[in-house]
Amino acid sequence: MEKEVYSLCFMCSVRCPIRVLVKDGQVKWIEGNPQVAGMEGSLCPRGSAGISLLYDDQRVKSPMIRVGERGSGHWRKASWDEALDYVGDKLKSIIEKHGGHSVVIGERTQLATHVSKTFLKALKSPNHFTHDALCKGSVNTACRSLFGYTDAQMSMDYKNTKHIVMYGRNLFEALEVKPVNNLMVALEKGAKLTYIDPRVTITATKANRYWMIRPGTDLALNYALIHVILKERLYDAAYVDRWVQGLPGLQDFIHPYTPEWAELETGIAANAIVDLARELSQDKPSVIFHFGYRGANHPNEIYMRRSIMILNSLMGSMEAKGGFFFKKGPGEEGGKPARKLTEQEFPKIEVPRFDKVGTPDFPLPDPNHGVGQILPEAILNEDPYPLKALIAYRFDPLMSIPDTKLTKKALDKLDLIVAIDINYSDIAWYADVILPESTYLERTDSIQQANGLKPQMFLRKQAVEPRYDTRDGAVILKQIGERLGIGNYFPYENMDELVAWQLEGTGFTMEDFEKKGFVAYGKKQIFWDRQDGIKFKTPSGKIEFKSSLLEDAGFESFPAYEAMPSPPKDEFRLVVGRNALHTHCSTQNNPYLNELCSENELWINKEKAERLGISNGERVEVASKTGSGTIVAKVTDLIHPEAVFMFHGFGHEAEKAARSYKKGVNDALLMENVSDMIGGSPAMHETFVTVKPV
Ligand SMILES: Nc1nc2c(c(=O)[nH]1)N[C@H]1C(S)=C(S)[C@@H](COP(=O)(O)OP(=O)(O)OC[C@H]3O[C@@H](n4cnc5c(=O)[nH]c(N)nc54)[C@H](O)[C@@H]3O)O[C@H]1N2
Ligand SMILES: Nc1nc2c(c(=O)[nH]1)N[C@H]1C(S)=C(S)[C@@H](COP(=O)(O)OP(=O)(O)OC[C@H]3O[C@@H](n4cnc5c(=O)[nH]c(N)nc54)[C@H](O)[C@@H]3O)O[C@H]1N2
Ligand code: SF4
Ligand SMILES: [Mo]
Repeated sequence: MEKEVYSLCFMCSVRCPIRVLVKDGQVKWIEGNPQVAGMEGSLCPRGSAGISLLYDDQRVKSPMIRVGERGSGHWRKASWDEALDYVGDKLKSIIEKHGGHSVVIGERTQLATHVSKTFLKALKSPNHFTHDALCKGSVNTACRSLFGYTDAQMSMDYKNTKHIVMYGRNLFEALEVKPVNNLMVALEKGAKLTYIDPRVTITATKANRYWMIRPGTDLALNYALIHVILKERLYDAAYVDRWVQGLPGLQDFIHPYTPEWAELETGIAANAIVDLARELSQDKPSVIFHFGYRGANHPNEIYMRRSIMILNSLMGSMEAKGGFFFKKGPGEEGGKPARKLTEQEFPKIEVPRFDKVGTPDFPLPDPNHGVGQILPEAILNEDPYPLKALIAYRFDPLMSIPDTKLTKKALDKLDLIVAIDINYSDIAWYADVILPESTYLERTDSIQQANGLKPQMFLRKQAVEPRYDTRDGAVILKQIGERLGIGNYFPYENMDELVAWQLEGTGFTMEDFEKKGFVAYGKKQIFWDRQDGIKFKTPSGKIEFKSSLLEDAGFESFPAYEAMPSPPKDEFRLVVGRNALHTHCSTQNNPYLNELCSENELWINKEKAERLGISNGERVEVASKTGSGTIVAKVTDLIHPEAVFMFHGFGHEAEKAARSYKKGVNDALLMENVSDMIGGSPAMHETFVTVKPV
C-alpha cells in the first residue's frame, strides 16, 4: 500500500515542510513539500538523509539504565515502566529534599517546548533553558533593544532584496532551504551579495563582493559604514525622522570612526567601505544586513548585532519589501493561535533562575530561553542554590556548551542525568537513563505556529510506525509527570489528542492538514504601513538607537570601541562553524552523512603552516587552555592568518555510535566558557589555540 504524508523535517530545527512517500510501511522517498512556496520539492543533504536516520540500527532502540560509571558505556536494557519509575523515584526524592527548582531541563527549542516548560512550571522550577542563548542570545537582545521584538519575531524578504550583506552568515552551507531558494531567485534577478568572513566559504564564492575581515572586527567595519552613511546623508531621512529615536547621539558617537580608522582594525580598504555604503544607499530600502548567528562571537557581541540592525534602520529596511519584516500572527487575520499547555495556571515560583537571568546580575537575556552556558558554573558553585537533576531533551551540553571538561565536572555533581534523545549522543552516553524518542518520521508532534508575512500552522505528522521501542517526547514527559503527581497538567493520552486540544478554538482540525501539511489564516502577505503603521514594541514606539532597555539596566547605548587583540605569536583565534552535510552534533553518525563527511579538519593559513612546519593532510595537535586534540590540517590560503577554523560537532565519545566514535575533535573541548554578559551569547571565538605537528 502506498501513501503520501505531509510533515516537517527534523534533521535540523529549521523544520522544512516535506512530503514523505510511504510504501508498505516503509519510507521510500522524502522531498520538500511542493505545495509550499520556496520549497519547490527541494531538501538539503541532511533532509534527504532522513531515511538513513530512520533505518540506522545504531540509534537508541529501547530505554537504557546505566550500570557502570558515568560515561563507561555499561548499560542494561529496561522496559518503559521500569525506566520511567526509576526516573520518577529519583526525581521525587530529589524534589522532596531540594525543591522542584533543583531540576533543570535543557532543550533545543522545538515543537514540544511548551510541554517541557509545563513540566517544570508544575514542579515550581524556573530552570528551563533552550539553545537560544548558545545560538544567538545577543542577536535576540540586540533586536529587543532596538525594536522591542526578538530576532525570532522578524525575518527577511530574501526574494525581493536588491542587496544583502552577510557577516559570516554562511547561508549556502549553514542552510535553511526556503531562504536559500529565495535568495537564489533574487540573485538571478540581479540582486547583489556582499559577504564578509575571515574564511572563504561557499557563500563567499557566490558573492559579488567578498572581504576577508580580520577576525572579530565586524563592529569596527560597521561603525565606519555608519560614519559614511551619516556624513554623506545616504540614509532614508523620512523613515529615520519618523521612526528613529537617538540619531543625534549616534551622530556624535560615530564621528571618530572613519573608514581610514576601520581599515587599520579590519584590514578592509577605506575606499572599499565608502563604496559599499554608497552602493547600498542606492538600493534602499530593499537591502538586508543579515543579523547573523554565529559569525563574530565575542563579549561585546550585543553591540556588533546592534550595529547591524542600526544599519538596516538607517536604510529604512525594517518592514520594507526586500528588507526585514515583523512576523504577523493569526490575530492580524482575526484568527486564533494553537493553544499551548503553558496557558494553564501554575503555582507561583519563588526563586530566581539558575542563570540569574532577569535579576540585576544578568538583567537582559531573554528569560523565555535563559542562558545555558551558565549551567556548569551554577552547578559547581551551588549559586544561587544546589541543582541536582538535569533532563537533556534534544540537547547535548557536552558538545554545545563551551569547555566540555568543565561541563563534565559539573555534571558529576548531579544526582540524576536523563537524556531524551534518539541517538547515542555524548550526553546520552554520559546520562544515568536514556529515554529514546521516536524519530520525526515516526511521530506526530505539537502544532507549529508559523507566523510570518502570511500566518500559517504546520503539522509534523507520523509517516510510519516506530521501528523500535521508542515514544513521543510529549508522552514521555507526561508519563514522568504522572509519577510526580503533576499528570493533570497533561490533558492527553497520545499526540493526536494533544494536537486536537491545541486546535480547539482555532477553527481548524487535524484533517485540515492532510492535503497540504499546513493551513493558512489568510491569503495575502501582510506588510504594515511604513508611514504610520509599524508597531515597534519599545517603550517609545520607535526604533531606539538610544536604548531604554540597555540604559535602564545601566548599560551604554554606544560604548567606545575596544580594539580586538591579535593572537600572540604562533597562536591562532579558534573559529568554528557548520557545513552543509551535518547538523551541529546530531548527524555525524548518520550512515549517509557519515559516508560523505566523517571527520572535521583544521583550516590553517598556508604561510603560517609553512612557518610551523605543517603540511596539508598531516595530523596536528590543536590545544587551548581548556583541552587539546589531534586533527587533520587543511592548509589553505582561503583563511585569514590570525584564525584557524574547524567544523563543530565532531569528536564523539559514545562507542555505540560507532561510525562517529573518536572521529575528529570536539570544538567545545577547546573553547573557554566566556559570555557576552549583556546580550547572553557565549563568546565562542575568544579562545586562542596553538597548533603543532604530532
Ligand atoms: N562548541 C559549540 N557549541 C555550540 C555551537 C558551536 O558551533 N560550537 N553552536 C551553537 C548553536 S548555533 C546551536 S543552535 C546549539 C545546538 O545545540 P544542540 O541542540 O545541543 O545540538 P543539536 O545537534 O541540534 O542536537 C542535540 C541533540 O538532539 C538529538 N536529537 C536529534 N533529533 C532528535 C529528536 O527528534 N528527538 C530527540 N529527543 N533528540 C533528538 C541529537 O541526537 C543530539 O544529541 O549549539 C550551540 N553550541
Ligand atoms: N547545514 C547546516 N545548516 C544549519 C545548521 C547546521 O547545523 N547545519 N544549523 C542552523 C543553526 S541552529 C544556525 S544558528 C545557523 C548558523 O548559521 P551561521 O552563523 O551562518 O553558521 P556558521 O557555520 O557557524 O558560520 C559562521 C561563519 O562565521 C565566520 N566567522 C568567524 N569569525 C568571524 C568574524 O569575526 N567575522 C565574520 N564576519 N565572520 C566570522 C566563520 O568563518 C563561519 O564561516 O545555521 C543553521 N543551518
Ligand atoms: S534545512 Fe535541511 S535538515 Fe533542516 S529542516 Fe530543512 S531540509 Fe531538514
Ligand atoms: Mo543555532
